[in-house]
This record gives sequence, structure tokens and C-alpha cells, in this order.
Amino acid sequence: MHFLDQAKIFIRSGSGGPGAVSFRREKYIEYGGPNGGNGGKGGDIIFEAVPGLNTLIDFRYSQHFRAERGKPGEGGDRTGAGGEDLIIKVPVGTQVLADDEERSLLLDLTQAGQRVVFLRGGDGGRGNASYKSSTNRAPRQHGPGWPGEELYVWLRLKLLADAGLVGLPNAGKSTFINAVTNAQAKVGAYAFTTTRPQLGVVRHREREFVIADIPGLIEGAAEGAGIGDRFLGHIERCRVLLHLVDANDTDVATSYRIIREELAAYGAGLDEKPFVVGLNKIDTLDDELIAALKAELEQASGAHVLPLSGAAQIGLEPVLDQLLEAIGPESRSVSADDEGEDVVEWSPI
Ligand SMILES: Nc1nc2c(ncn2[C@@H]2O[C@H](COP(=O)(O)OP(=O)(O)OP(=O)(O)O)[C@@H](O)[C@H]2O)c(=O)[nH]1
Ligand SMILES: [Mg+2]
Repeated sequence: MHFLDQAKIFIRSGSGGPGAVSFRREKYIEYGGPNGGNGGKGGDIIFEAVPGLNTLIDFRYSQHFRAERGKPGEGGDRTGAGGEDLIIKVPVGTQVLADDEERSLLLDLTQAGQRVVFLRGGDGGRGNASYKSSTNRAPRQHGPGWPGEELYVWLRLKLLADAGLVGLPNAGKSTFINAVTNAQAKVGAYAFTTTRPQLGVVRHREREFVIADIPGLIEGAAEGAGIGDRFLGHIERCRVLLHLVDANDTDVATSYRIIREELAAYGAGLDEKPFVVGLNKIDTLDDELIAALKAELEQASGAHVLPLSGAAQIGLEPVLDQLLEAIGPESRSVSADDEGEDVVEWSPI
């Protein structure tokens, strides 16, 4: 697997700094009294969803995240400085899951810019000044600081796209996303050119929506054939699927069915999602053959089939119209600088 859509990480918030034990000592003041300040609060572990990221790959290299501990209190009633928070940046669509059998969902980061304090840093310990009482005027007591929290969690990415592209390898999915969006997906005349999901933003009829291009599926993908079907997790949240069938395949109906069966085998309701079927690469065929293949595919799918060519840019508008209609009036909002198209220089901290 060449893209990483899940990762296990260790996180720890900072412990609080210890309170100080200190007494005021000045030349002409006897019994100056306790003046040890409290320790500082430990840093929090914060998750932030940032746009423009499509993979958790960076978490392969850094897996341990510790926020700073609070500084100790000091004499002169000075409170220790707080430890710095640690902000972990993840792609929009990242879920934080517990490291247990069920992988229960702890946090779902669905909005760009969303920030959540996940583990709070420990409070600082009390300095000896705060223990002063009428009966104990010179306490040597102090608090050690409260410990931070630590946890192993799983990060899982489920991209947030409105429409997802499915099809056999070489069906022309990446060529299509390149034709209708700002994405620059790799295209190749060999199977599994695409090994990591890619998002592109479509601007159509004064609306915007996000399409996800994923690797091709082959028969038996659910059992691990090809590169398996785990990446289908990325289209679980799409509102509509665009199923592309290569018009040059020996039997377009079989090509269609293989994918439908894999979607059903994967589960998660993928085979119940609204879908649009496109007969792709029609630039290579004459009208008569196109009509015949369209009819065959319509019979197999029971759906209206749209002939198109991503490479020759034929029939793209009707496909986008259908996708927009299925997405409905409210597509997920994307701002101009939130296009998620290319790889940005990025590190998780
Ligand atoms: N004639 C023609 N060729 C196309 C068209 N679209 C794609 N191709 C060619 O088909 C081959 C596969 O295209 P890709 O866009 O990489 O296909 P894919 O579905 O993304 O393939 P995988 O990523 O391997 O699953 C490339 O050689 C493309 O140039 C089209 O509309 N017409
Ligand atoms: Mg591709």
C-alpha cells in the first residue's frame, strides 16, 4: 500500500510543573514567610484539521507526540510558565479511534480549521505559599504537579468528497478527474497507476464540489486481489459515485458487474449509494457502436448511461450535471484556497 490511510500514534499531554518551596529572605525582615509559587500547567494535545492533505503518510515517520510539561514554580510567588501545547495537524476527514477491539470513535474532524483539545495538560502543583495557614506559618509542603494524560490512538482517514470515482484499472478515472478539476492525477496505460486517493474540485454551474479519484478495483478486491479494497473507505462518505466503464473492454456489462459486486462485498452501503454510469473513451468508437454499448450497459445497470471521453473532453457536462443533481443543493463548502489538489510541504507538527 503506497498511501497511508491509518496510523497508530502515541500522544501525551504535559504534566504540570511542581510547586516551589521557598521563603522570603531579606536583610531586615525576619521570618519572611513562604513565597513558593505554583507550577505551570502542562501543554495540551490538540488536533487540528487542515485542508490540502490527502493522506496520513507523515505519521509513518513521526508517531510520538508529547506536549511540554509545565515549568516549576519559583520563589517570590512566581508561577511557573505553562508548557507549550502540541498541535497535531491532520487532513480533513480524519477520525481518531480508540486502540481497543471496537476501535470506538473518539473524534471526527470534518471541518477545515476545526481544533479540538484532546488531552488536557496536567495542572501545576501548588507552591508552599498556598499552604500557609494560621496554624502553619512556614509550610514546607508543595504539590508535585498533576500528571498529563497518555494514550495510544488510531488515526483513520476517510476523505470528505462529494463524489467518488470507481471503475476497473485503466477505465480512465484519473484522466476524467484531470479533465474536470484542478487535480493533476497520474495517468498511465497500465493497471494501478493510481495508488493513493486524490481530490479535485469541480466548478460547474456556479457550484463547487469535490471528486475523489481512487485506485482501480478488480475482481476479488474484497479478498485482497490487486491492491485490495481498503481505499474504498475514502468514498464511504460520498453522496454519489461515478462509475466509469471503458468502452473498449471486451464486455462492458461484465466490467460493470465486477465493480458492483466489489462495492457490495465491501459493505458500508456503497452499493446503495446513488450512482452515475459513464461509458468512457467513446472517442475511439463510431456512433453505431457507442449506441450499442450504451444499450448493453443500460440493460446491465438498469440506469441511464452517459457516453463520454475524458481524454477528448466529450460529454463531460451531462456527467457533471448528473453528479450535481445527485449531490443536491448543498454541496460541501470549499473555499478558494481549500482545494486540496496538490501535495503541500507539510509536517504533522
Ligand atoms: N482514447 C481514450 N483513452 C483514454 C481516455 N481516458 C483515459 N484514457 C487512457 O486510458 C489509460 C488509463 O487512464 P487512467 O486515467 O490512468 O485510468 P485509471 O482509471 O485512472 O487507471 P488506474 O489508476 O490504473 O485505476 C491511459 O493510457 C489514458 O491515456 C479517453 O477518454 N479516451
Ligand atoms: Mg488512476
